[in-house]
Amino acid sequence: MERTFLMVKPDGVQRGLIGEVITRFERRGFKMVASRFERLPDARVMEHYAEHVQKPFFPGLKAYITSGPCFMMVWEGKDIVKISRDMIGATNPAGAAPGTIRGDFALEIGMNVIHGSDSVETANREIAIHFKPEELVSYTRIDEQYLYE
Ligand code: IDP
Repeated sequence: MERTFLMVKPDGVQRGLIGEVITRFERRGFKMVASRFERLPDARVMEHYAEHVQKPFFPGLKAYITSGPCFMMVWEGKDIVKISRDMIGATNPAGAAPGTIRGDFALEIGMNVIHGSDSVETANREIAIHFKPEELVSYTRIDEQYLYE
């Protein structure tokens, strides 16, 4: 089953949106398989955002993402990478559709509430950056027989 890495960023945590985010993914039928609440160490920020380290917005991004705790999660389910990106909405909330997390809760491109992996390869890379294999919990959700045909 496909997995993705999701992270409620410091603005989402401070604004009390952890529960809202979890509820949306739970109701869609996805299954949380790991979570941790923590302030990200600098080294892990550099690794996670390696593709952005040279960009002009990176110092601001690093200051924002380390400004408070994040809620890190691994979720599992059919086509979760694509579906979760659709649920999260466009990077710039000005272009994020209403009904998406960013379209409902964010205004700025930097502080956009949540991170979600953008491909299966990225998901595998990000899960490995933030979680040890033994932190991922395997179990069956009781409603899976009505979610999957
Ligand atoms: P994504 O979060 O939708 O996958 P990415 O392009 O991977 O978007 O960017 C990672 C994060 O970096 C964004 O979510 C946002 O917080 C920040 N970011 C991206 N582009 C900009 C920018 O132009 N200015 C400020 N922050 C940005």
